[in-house]
This record gives sequence, C-alpha cells and structure tokens, in this order.
Amino acid sequence: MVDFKHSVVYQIWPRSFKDSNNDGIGDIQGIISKLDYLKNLGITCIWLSPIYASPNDDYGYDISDYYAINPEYGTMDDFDELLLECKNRNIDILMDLVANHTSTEHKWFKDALNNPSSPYRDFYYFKEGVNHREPNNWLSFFGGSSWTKESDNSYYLTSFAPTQADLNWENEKVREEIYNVMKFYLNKGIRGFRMDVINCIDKKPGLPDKNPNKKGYQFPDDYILNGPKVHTYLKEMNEKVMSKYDDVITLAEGCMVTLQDAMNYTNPDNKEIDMCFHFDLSTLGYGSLGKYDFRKFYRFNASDIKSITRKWQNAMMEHHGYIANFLSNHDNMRHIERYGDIKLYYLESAKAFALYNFMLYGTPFIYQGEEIGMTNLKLDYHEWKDYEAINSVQAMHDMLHVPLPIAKKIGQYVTRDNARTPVQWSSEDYAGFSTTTPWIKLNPNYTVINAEDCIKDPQSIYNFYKKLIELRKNNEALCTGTFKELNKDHKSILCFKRSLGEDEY
Ligand code: TEU
Ligand code: CA
Repeated sequence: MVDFKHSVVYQIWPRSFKDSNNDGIGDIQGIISKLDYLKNLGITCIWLSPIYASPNDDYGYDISDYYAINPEYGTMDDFDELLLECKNRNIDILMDLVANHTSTEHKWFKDALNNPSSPYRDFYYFKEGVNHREPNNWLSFFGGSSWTKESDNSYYLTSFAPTQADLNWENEKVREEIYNVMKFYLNKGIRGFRMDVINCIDKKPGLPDKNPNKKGYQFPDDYILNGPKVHTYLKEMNEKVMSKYDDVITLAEGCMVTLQDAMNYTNPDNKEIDMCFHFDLSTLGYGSLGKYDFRKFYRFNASDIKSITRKWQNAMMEHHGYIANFLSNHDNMRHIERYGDIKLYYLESAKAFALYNFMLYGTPFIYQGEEIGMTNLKLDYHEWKDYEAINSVQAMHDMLHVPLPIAKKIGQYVTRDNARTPVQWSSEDYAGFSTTTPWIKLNPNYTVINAEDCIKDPQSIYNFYKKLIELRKNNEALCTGTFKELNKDHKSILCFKRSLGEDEY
C-alpha cells in the first residue's frame, strides 16, 4: 500500500484517453486496455476525471446521477472490472467528487424545479430577483451572471455553467447525500477522491452583493471561496466518511486557495484532507478577472516561477501542510508550451519541467499525454467544445467590449480544449485512439508525437518520466525530505536541495 506522500498520480480525462468500441469517445474498457502501459510507466495511482451520468455540458462535471456510470463510458460492471484490474496491478483509484453542484438534470434539481413544495428546493439556492435583476451581482466562473432564471422573478445559483446548480451545504441532508455517495465508492474499493472546487461549498450568508458600489458583475471571490465553514464541513466529512476507512487519500481542488487556507485544509492535526492543489503556476500572467482576462498578456518570467515555488515549498516546511504538484490538467493548455518553448527546445522544455515537478516536495501528478510530450492544438472556433471558452469569449465581447475576432484568438490560446484532444497512442490512423473520427479534433502531429515511438526511444520524454518516477519511488529523501532553496537571488536558475539525514539531492 502506497501512502499519499509516496504516490505518483496519473490523471485520466476519460473522454479522450482511449476508445475501445470505436464510437470516437474514450471509455472505461479503453482505460483497462492501457493499464499495463500505466503500470510500466511506474505510476501508483489514477485520478479519474468524472465518469458519472452527465448531460456533458461541462464534460462530466455536471453530474445527473452519482450512482450511475455515463453510458458513453460503459456500465457499473465495467467500472467494477476496472477496479479489479487496477487492484491486480497495485494501482489505486481516486475518483472525482463533484459536490459543489449537480447538473440541472439531476433528479433532486428536477423535483425542486417542478414541485413548489419539494424538499429538494432547499438543496439548492433559489432566490427572488431584485428590481427585475438577479438576486446579486456575482460573476460566474465561466462569464456572465452566477444566476439562472427559474421564472419571472426567481433564480437559482449557478456559479459555473447555467446547468450546474450550486448545492446548499448548509442543509445537512445535502451533506448526508454526498457522504453516502463517497461511502458507496469507497465500499467498492476506490482509494479516495479529488474534490472538485471543494473550497466553494461555503457561500457568504445572505448572498450579498460583492463590491455593491461598483457597476456590472463582480467576481465573488471571498464570498464563495474558502469560507470558514469549508473547514467545518471537511472536518465533518472526515469524521463521518474518511475516518471509517483505512488509508483513504483525499485531495482538494479549488482555485484561489491562499497559502494559509491550503495549510489549514491539509495540516494533519486539523483532520480535514491530505493534500491540496494550488493554482499559482497555472494562473501566471492572468489579469485579476482570471483566465480570460488577457490584460497582462499571459506574461511572466523565471523569477515568478521561482518565487511561487519558494512560497509553497517553504510554507510546507513551516506549517505542516501538504500540496500536490502538477503542471498540466484538463483545465489548462498543456504546460510544455505555456512554460516552455516547443520550437527551440521541445525535449528540453518537457524534461526540465518534469524534473522540476518530480523533485519538489509534494505528490507529483501527471496529466495524460504529457509523458509523451503532447502539444496544444489551436482549434478553430467552430471546433470548440469547451463551454467555458465559448461563453467567456461572448462575455469578453459583452462586458469588456473586446471585438469578437480578438476574443476568439484569446480563447483559442487558453481554451481547455487544448488539453482535451485524444491521446496519441501510435502513428496509425486516428492515432490508435479509435478507428473513427474522434469526438474532438485529433492533433495531426500524432504521426511524430505518439506513445509507441516514445516507448522505443531511450532519449524520449516518456523514458525520462519513467526514470524520474523510479528515482522518486526509490528515494525517501525525494518523497519526504526537506526542501531548501540554494541560489535564491539568481534571476533564471532554480536550484534547491532535498535532504533526509545523510541523503541529499
Ligand atoms: O475547475 C475549477 C475551476 O476553478 C475552474 O474554473 C478552472 O479554474 C477553470 O476551468 C480554468 O479554466 C473544476 C474542474 O476542474 C473543471 O473542469 C470544472 O469545469 C469546474 O470545476 C466546475 O465543476
Ligand atoms: Ca467508446
């Protein structure tokens, strides 16, 4: 059994991982067929992005039934088979727990909508409008108002897409329902959860306007992020769920966690969760309104990376908190181009950042395809699938008066679709992902960038990742040793020492 500080986690975004039945959509049997590939790479754990029933407005992050598998991905039997096949290979599974919201197609929400006296109305935030406007001025994460209209003067809170209705965690029945979902999957034998936007589950009581004197929608920031009760709920969840099982692994995802929040979530004395992501690297060069705020032109330099690294690594040394380190995920363009330069230094970019990620204190995460150096595909607007990108382009136009062609260019640069093109398994037709046209455009560079070729080439990115994983797994100092920065004032070289007793890297 591998604990969370010794785990090496591989994120699978199932829709684009591997298609087994040739409908162009990745699926569970596809994942099973690649477990030996993953085992060979050396990873110890898989984080599965959502595979639950979902209308797919946000590709699984809009769940319509927590107890059913999305039929496009397979059945509950397929999932049980995946669990068994992982168990046979000593690979753990973390599932995505999406508990801040459900799809508006969820039976709770449908009942709430169709039945005025439904007990499920209090599962969500329904509120009267004010002066023929939304109940407050909160800006949605995906652009526009955070509220969706129910009828003439009634709205419900949707902090992400309009079909993702925020759950009311004040209602203890909501919490019980979520804990039951967790127990259902833990009883099946999964190892734990990556908790989607879990730092959003405490909204400021009364849901007041943010910056009431300012015009236009305002990002609610501390009114919905890292509220005091997030800690209360996580402690309760720990007591009622995690503590009842052996060795559960939990990971909090949430944008804009401050250093102090993260340390509080993960300090073992607080009995909340094991580890936390921070987004300081992925949001480098964003304007104050987030990813689609291009006013800083996504610019940054090596010193920025150094100071972010220093800040988080030192915090863990001082506060007993713990983070997971990642470079890419399904929400961002691939890091090889964001932080590196694929024209001049393709291999070097991939390897330098991998080395960085694996040598840090904190559990390393790999996003599917990064281990073979997959790159971003600049999709044409009509090929986009990502709701966030489509809506944010419109919002940039409506709210900031950015001309549409420019808004689309920005969208093309940052859209999540960049990281969601199918995994390139080989140079065969359709990259060995499928035998038919995939649901999203395939990057034509699969003829030169693909897993099959990478495995054969000793100098490849894949083989570099494999060595790094082995190195990390066999050296305690790299997992639990201390972090010390060595040449703090150098402008471009990041240098640090990991040590445990006599053992130093
Ligand atoms: O993302 C949370 C989140 O903060 C996003 O707003 C993210 O920063 C943004 O998409 C970056 O472009 C999680 C999931 O990872 C994401 O896929 C979901 O869409 C979102 O929650 C809602 O469930
Ligand atoms: Ca399929």
